[in-house]
Amino acid sequence: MSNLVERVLIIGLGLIGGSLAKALREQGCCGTVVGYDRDRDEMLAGLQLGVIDQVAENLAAEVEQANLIVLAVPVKATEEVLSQIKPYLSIETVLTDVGSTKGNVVEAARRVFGEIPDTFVPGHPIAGSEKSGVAAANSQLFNGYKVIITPLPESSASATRIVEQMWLQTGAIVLDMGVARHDEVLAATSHLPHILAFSLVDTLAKEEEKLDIFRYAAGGFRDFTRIAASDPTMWRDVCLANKEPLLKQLDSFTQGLAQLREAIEQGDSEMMLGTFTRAKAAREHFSRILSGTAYLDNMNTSNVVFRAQPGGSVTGTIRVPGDKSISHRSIMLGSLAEGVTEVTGFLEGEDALATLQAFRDMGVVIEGPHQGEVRIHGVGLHGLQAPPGPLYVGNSGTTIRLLSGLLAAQSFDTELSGDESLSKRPMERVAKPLRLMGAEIETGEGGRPPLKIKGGQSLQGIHYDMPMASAQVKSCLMLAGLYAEGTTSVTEPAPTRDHTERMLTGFGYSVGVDESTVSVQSGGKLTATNIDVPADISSATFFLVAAAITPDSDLTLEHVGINPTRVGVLNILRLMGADLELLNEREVGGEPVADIRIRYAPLKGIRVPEDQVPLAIDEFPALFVAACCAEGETVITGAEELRVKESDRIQVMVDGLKAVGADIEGTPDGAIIRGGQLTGGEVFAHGDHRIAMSFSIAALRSSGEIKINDCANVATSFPTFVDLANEVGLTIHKGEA
Ligand code: SPQ
Repeated sequence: MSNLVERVLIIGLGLIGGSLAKALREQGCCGTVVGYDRDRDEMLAGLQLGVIDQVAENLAAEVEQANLIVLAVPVKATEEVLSQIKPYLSIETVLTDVGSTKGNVVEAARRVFGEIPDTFVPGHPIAGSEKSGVAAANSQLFNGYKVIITPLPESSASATRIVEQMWLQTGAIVLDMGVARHDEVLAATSHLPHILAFSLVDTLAKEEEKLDIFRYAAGGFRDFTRIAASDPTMWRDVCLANKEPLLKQLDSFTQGLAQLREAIEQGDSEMMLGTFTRAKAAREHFSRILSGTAYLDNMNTSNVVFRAQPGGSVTGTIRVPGDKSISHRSIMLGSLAEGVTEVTGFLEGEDALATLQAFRDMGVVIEGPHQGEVRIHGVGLHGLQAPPGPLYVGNSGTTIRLLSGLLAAQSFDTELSGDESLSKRPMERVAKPLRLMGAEIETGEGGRPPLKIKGGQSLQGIHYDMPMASAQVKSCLMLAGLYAEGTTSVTEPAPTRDHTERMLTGFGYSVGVDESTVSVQSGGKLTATNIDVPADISSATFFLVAAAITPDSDLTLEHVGINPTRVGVLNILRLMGADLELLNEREVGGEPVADIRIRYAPLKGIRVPEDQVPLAIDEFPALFVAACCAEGETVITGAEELRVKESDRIQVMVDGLKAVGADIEGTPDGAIIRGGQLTGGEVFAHGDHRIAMSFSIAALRSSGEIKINDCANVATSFPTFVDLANEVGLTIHKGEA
């Protein structure tokens, strides 16, 4: 490989300059690495330690010869050094710096050069250590860490590329940002925490019993104050250089601290709990983003792959996680209730967590989730507060559609957005009837997210004949109806899940149900209650089908919700000949529950009754697999709604099942499937959790491995799927492509 440049000059051999020199030297990508430092001893030490190839005895001559110059001096010294090197700088020499503030570096360059050279590309590595000096130089210092480069309008593309390539050679992740944005972000994430650490240690050190305080200081103190051992001169310079953004951050922090002080003084435990739970949740979310495991990151960057091995049988007794639909609603209604609602069995999947986060963002104090337990400190129907920014709901259709009804009736404006898959799903189905109620709501291009909802509208009750069977549309209108003048009623063309109706009743809110019409009136209140979330029948379905298609299987699924509006899958499997038994039927918090035992029995193809379709709508991807393993033909009709779920579930299943050897044809509203032998192969889940899990169980009856791409979103509804599947006899390896 040819060198990036023939000669690089690093001015300033401190920790950053020294580490960069050492890394570039080790990579052998920059010809000769020359080092200069005002302190001659440091320079010589750099040579002796192998940090640099040569020392710059004559700075002017080295500047003339260098192709790339990196200023690694304290930010305050930038102007002086630039003035010093300016007379010798060739118009072709690329110039960059490592200063932790950028606005002042650019100003200094303007003062020195007048017109900024197109070879100047400022940069800032976000890496460091409290150690300093060339002796601490570490060639791995930037490996895996971020470097922000802030190309200026004047910077040429070729100079920008060289600076970017130089950092990439050190193993850094290079990001591009504007100068002002860089300084704001760094004030919040780096400069403020350093000021806090310095200030805390200094304050405690002034106390009379300081020795005792420090002697007994535990891990928390050590973690929090580690950065107070950083270079004081450097941090003085940073504060001077980034004064305005830092003051802004300090003011908002001081305000937050004052509020917390007041809460402590007043014994306001709600306020304290609110602050601490929000901070804990945010910290955990950021950690997941930082380690690349948050849904945000997974969706965009990593291809989680399942490799499901052929064969096996399914046995044992398991409980799948809590029902997703009920978990969402428990947070929503618990937040709107008066008093504290305790939830057990809550699904800790990304979708329900997105709902939880949205309510935290609107000021609701929510403790947990911890092993499925959540405590919601309800704020009442009129207690939600404006969120600090747009509400991001990830992959969750239920969150965006139900929230749109609730938010249309609030006094504040909101914006709802989601991930790539959600951004393709139709939202006019909720926006249209909400507008009829008087809501002001704007959808994005093609009637899709984001949704912009104007607050302060007074809603009127309406009667709405739903054109499609959708529990989300029905629930959205019922939530808006809690605030609308008069009665809001919805008639559905076929029964859909009725968890909202049941749960509202459980919270003491009166709901009218007259055959296929539900109605609510405003003016009531919700009273906190306890909710035990049953296991999700939609998640249980993967194991029901797994056992139904696999000889020698005998599996019991405990505590599964068997709400009559959700049991289509049981009815359809029974019609196909499955050996299913409901045990220990009971009612838990207004929802019927049972243990389901299923044993292998040969399945036969059927014409799926259309009245069962809405009752099994989320279970069709798995039922497609069951049909592939049944004898004869299965015909599915009236299921066009499958085309607007997290993916076009008809097309994606048809494509995938064909790829693994199935005999299947798609139709506009369903599919025709003829049972036979599956061969295995490679399929794509298109970010749809239910598709990923369905192909995982198909491997039980295929002759070869099924490789399933794009499975990250299994975490939205069933984060423990692979572990549970492997526990009952499947063999699924999870990895990244
Ligand atoms: O929340 P989301 O993404 O819409 O989830 C799905 C699923 O497969 O998990 C749909 F893709 O379930 C919906 C379901 O299809 C959850 C739901 C509810 O909780 O009210 C209702 C159904 O959707 P719809 O469109 O029929 O109202």
